[in-house]
Amino acid sequence: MNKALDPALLHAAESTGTTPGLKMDAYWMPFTANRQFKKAPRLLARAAGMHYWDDHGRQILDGVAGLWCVNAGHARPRIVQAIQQQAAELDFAPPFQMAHPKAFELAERVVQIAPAGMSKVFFTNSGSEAVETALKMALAYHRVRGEGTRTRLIGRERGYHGVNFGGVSVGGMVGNRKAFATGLPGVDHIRHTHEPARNAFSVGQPVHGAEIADDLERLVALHDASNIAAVIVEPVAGSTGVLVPPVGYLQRLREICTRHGILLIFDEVITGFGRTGQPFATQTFGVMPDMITCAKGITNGCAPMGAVLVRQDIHDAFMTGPEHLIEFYHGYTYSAHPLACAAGLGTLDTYAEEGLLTRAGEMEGYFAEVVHSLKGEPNVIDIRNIGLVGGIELAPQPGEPTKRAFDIFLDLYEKGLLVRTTGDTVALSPPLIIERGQVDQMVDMLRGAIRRAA
Ligand code: PXG
Ligand code: PLP
Repeated sequence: MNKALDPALLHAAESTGTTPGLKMDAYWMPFTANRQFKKAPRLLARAAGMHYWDDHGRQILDGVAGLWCVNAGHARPRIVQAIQQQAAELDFAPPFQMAHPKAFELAERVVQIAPAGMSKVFFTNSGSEAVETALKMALAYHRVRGEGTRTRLIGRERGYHGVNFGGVSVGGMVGNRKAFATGLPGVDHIRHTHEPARNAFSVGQPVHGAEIADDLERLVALHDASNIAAVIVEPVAGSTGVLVPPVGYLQRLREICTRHGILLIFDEVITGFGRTGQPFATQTFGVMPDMITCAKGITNGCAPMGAVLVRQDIHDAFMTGPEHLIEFYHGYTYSAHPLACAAGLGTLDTYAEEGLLTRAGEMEGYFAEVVHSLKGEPNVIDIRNIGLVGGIELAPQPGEPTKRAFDIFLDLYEKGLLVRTTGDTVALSPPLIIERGQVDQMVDMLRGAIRRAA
């Protein structure tokens, strides 16, 4: 134990409301400033609807759907019940050469809301695993078709595709890459779409920048299409600070991929399950990829699960050898875990009953108006939005990038609002059940914090 930390940890333990004496030393927290956190912990104890309560019983408005995942809001009865019943009925079923009915039911239900043609579902346990699965599927697909030279994978600058080696390699956020050596070989990146000089304060999709997609032609000219397996992009880049695709950009990327026989993967881990106004951003933007990765909202964040959605013909390309042989050597112990499948079915029922998968579209106009009212507040240099996602970018404090946004995060948490920050961008992505008054409340609180941080 680090002796220097002892007094701080003691203080932390004493300061926790519902769990006095909590020892915080053993848990190495993910994507967290561990030492700072343990000196002043933020512990959540309970959640329902649009709110969390911390361990002192303080109510906190959830402005980010947990971590972009609790799209139907918290503690929804159908989901709670489904998980409880499933735990008692069938806790685990081996997923290799065996199965359980709810795995098939959930796959069918996902296909029903997916873009037409996305007719196969491969389950994973996270977005990161969905990405690894999609990349491996792309490589193996070309190989089974006799195009085994197609081995290169192309990502995009500022992209986030989870934390495993494939996803980090095609990802483009430097903080997630720089400490982990070279990653996969044969990976390249197209340029990102962020152009504040032309597009700052765009409401919805920026008008300028469709031609940024032509950067893929540069990589095709460099590597030759016959060596490229797939391109992976987020339709809306979330983690890097909400970058909305310029009008026509995704269409152009699709055209170039089609022309060169390159698979196009949309990483919809954040955009999937209603965030942009349709079940998938693929439908919102009217551009069809070859595969979709998703996670988060598939179970409303209530059980770990991800999935890859695939076109029928990509799946069928694997189904050619002798029937007794495994077609795709890939899968996880917990693929299609019964608890996750039950949570997924309860989630899709809740979304359907309440029209939540299209609600972001209905709320988008109001949300945009309120969020863009922050224009002109101190240090606000850009505001971006689509569906029920907003990104408010602030000028960094001189010499201390990310500090202004993080201070706002801490201030808002104290005041009772949970937001997410990345770099100096504050991201809003509330549960899709949010009411207009709560949009007002959220943005008013943010306005106050932006002014206090000036
Ligand atoms: N792809 C995309 C597009 C994502 O947004 C992942 C893959 C990885 O999913 P898992 O389930 O392995 O975390 C994500 C996840 C943030 C933030 O700060 C975003 C994510 C996760 C954690 C934090 O914006 N997105
Ligand atoms: N490592 C070892 C030693 C294993 O036996 C397994 C699975 O059997 C794994 C890793 C992969 O674990 P999972 O299937 O949960 O991803």
